[in-house]
Amino acid sequence: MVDVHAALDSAGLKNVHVREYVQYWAELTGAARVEVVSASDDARLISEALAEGEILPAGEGCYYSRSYAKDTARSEERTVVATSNPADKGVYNNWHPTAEMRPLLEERMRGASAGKTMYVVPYLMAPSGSPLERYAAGVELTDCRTVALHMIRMARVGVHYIEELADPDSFVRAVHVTGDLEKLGQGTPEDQRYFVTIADERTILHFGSSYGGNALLGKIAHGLRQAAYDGWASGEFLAEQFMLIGITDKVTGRRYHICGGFPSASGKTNLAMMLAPDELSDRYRVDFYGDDIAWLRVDPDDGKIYGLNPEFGVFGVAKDTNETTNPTALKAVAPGTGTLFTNVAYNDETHEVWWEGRTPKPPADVTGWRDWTGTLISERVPEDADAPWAHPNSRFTTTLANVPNIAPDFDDPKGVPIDAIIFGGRASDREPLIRAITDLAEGVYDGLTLGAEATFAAEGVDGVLRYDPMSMRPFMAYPEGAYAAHWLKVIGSAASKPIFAHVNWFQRDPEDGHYLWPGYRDNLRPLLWLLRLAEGEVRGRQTPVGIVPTKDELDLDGVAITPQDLETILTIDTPRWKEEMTYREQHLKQFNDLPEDIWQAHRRVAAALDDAD
Ligand code: OXD
Ligand code: MN
Repeated sequence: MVDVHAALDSAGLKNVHVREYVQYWAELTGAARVEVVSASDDARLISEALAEGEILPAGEGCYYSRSYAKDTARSEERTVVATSNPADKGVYNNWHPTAEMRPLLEERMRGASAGKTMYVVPYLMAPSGSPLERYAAGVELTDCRTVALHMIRMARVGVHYIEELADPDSFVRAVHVTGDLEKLGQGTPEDQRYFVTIADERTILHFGSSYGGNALLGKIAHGLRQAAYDGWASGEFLAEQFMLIGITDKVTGRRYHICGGFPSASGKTNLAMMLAPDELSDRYRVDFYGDDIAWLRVDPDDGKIYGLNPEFGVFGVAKDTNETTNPTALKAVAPGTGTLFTNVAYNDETHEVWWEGRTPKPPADVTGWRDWTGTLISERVPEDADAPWAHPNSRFTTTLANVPNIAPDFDDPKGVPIDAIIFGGRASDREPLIRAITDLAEGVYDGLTLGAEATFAAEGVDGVLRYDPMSMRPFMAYPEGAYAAHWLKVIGSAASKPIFAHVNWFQRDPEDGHYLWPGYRDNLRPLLWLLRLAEGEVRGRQTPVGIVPTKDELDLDGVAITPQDLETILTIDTPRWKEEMTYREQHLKQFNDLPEDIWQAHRRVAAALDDAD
């Protein structure tokens, strides 16, 4: 049997609680070797993974891997939050009792790492010294080397993080066992996979995938599900699937910070990495803090809400990333950045990578190019001729520091004061460019009724949103009523509260389908208006659903938009909104114990829409 203690001794890992935990799981999974990983092991692990063919070179200092073809995305149906308290069951958290889930996972994991190395990855999901540090430490055990390599990019990884804990037993136990991917029946009634967060025991057990969203346990399982539960149980903070940016006014020297939630495919990463449009770049600078997770707390010193990105890297969707949509992301994955690409197209001969939307057309010379499944493009069967070269969920993994406009204080342990919280879906009509909300309960209500239009018929009914409260639907850890109450409590306890807003870059012309707003870098303009509104420099126009800018309050210097389109995106379509209110009511009624403040906010908005007739 593997000598766990010798491996831990040689890595200088002394924390007895960690040692016991590793010993238990090494025995249960039957791993042949145990190896402790720190960020300084990256170069060696990369060489080993190259030698074993687990990754391939993708230009200087960048790498590529393909995953098993049925293992390319998160699986919401197989993801469970378990606790010992049935009252923790919500609508979205797929709650099961721990007594049922733990034995099930142990059974699946037993002996499942036989012959493999178990990598012990101690990590911190926060900058060191953060006031939330005690919720941030974890130790992932994984039997997959590429998962360890991803963790080094996505989290702060090193033995010292768990040797220096104030409470040595306070770390998340995060176990990842890949399983035999070809025998797991993914997506069938015999599906063997389980992705379980035992939230009240701070234990994560994921079996049956090596895809990042299921296997990088620091990110979604710890950074979102576990942290959301911890934030609620302690009453101390919120953990949200939010991007976080800074905006500096170079003339006044003022710095602002905005965070916010967007359901998938609503442009969150592009917004997070946006640069100021050319016409405004002399005056404003946009800094990147994070594209996916923010933890929010009230600072006792100044009573403000502070936000921090617990991650160390970006696990971004490659599709449609290009010079127009996200030039900073392209620089963040350039040669020399250590980027890991997954499931994009790859050229065996030149080691280039490509994905749909990278350039308008795929490379004309297909020599050496293979699609994400590994099939040579030149040898594709005729039925597959038009299939995408890259998987739609293909990814790049790079560290935050590679993003050219990374904020200078991105690793300030305190986080940064939050001036505004925004929500944005993808709505082809009804939702104006921006509407600001100054009332706390109405802001939280707006987050709870966030949604995106169904992207294909099977996903929903035309015109009805797929609601995704605060963009947390897949990561909700505890009941929604309690979640809303926790939001009201945390933000409500701040001495100075952020302003809320709902944004929408995606209104279309009903006749020819063109987008009414240019989007991308120009999205800074409505955000600047919001900050000016919060400062009392503009007043906007009150509507039943919030304050919208007047045309002359928006800085539109250099924006190509017709007066008619501008009018549409700054107008409230009252009949469509009234229709939406009936759907919202049905949506909110699912949740037990929704605070009365939220229902009152709903009724106020509904009454204001009625009065608007
Ligand atoms: C996600 C991600 O799945 O951030 O939301 O990867
Ligand atoms: Mn995400």
